[in-house]
Amino acid sequence: MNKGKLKILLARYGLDGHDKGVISVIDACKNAGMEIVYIHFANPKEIVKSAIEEDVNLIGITSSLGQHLLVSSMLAEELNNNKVSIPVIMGGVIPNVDVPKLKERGVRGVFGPGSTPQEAVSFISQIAQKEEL
Ligand code: B12
Repeated sequence: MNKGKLKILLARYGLDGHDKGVISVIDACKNAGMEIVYIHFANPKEIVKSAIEEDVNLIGITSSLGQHLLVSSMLAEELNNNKVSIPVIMGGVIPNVDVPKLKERGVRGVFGPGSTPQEAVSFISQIAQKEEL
């Protein structure tokens, strides 16, 4: 992993066209001095491939079409297959009842409707500090 400026991959899965939330997170991360790689219409294989190639510190997925459980399982499997442990966070329209299930799949933080982009930035900064990313 690269020390110094935090590099974050933000991805929109499949045909999910909801991008207002993730764009607000991109702006907040950039304002906090982070470097952003943004991909969309991506599947978990492509997301992990890009994350490795770009040597990012963290992956953030936006999901508002009810595919969050599927995406998180596939992503965990793909990270495992590639023997990498990049922290994953998620946001979008995610019901609270699914948050524990996402955590079981290794998702570190979940930021649904009502959360602020600043909360996501603080969480990323905390993980980076704790784990010396
Ligand atoms: C606007 C909207 C649209 C717009 C999207 C425009 C755009 N460019 O984004 C349009 C009209 C295109 C649209 C289309 C559709 N939509 Co729509 N849409 C919405 C709506 C009303 C608001 C979403 C939004 O922009 N919120 C504002 C942003 C700022 O909030 P947010 O996305 O939640 O993001 C915040 C957090 O979640 C977080 N966050 C988001 N992503 C990420 C990522 C990371 C890494 C982090 C850390 C945080 C984070 O950050 C933001 C902080 O403020 C929601 C209902 C709702 N109340 O949420 C339905 C909703 C998401 N849509 C829905 C549906 C069904 C559709 C359609 C399938 C409808 C249809 N039959 O055509 C299509 C799908 C099109 C497609 N290919 O995706 C459903 C999804 C149901 C589900 N989850 O099971 C919802 C929930 C409406 C509903 N109640 O049924 N939609």
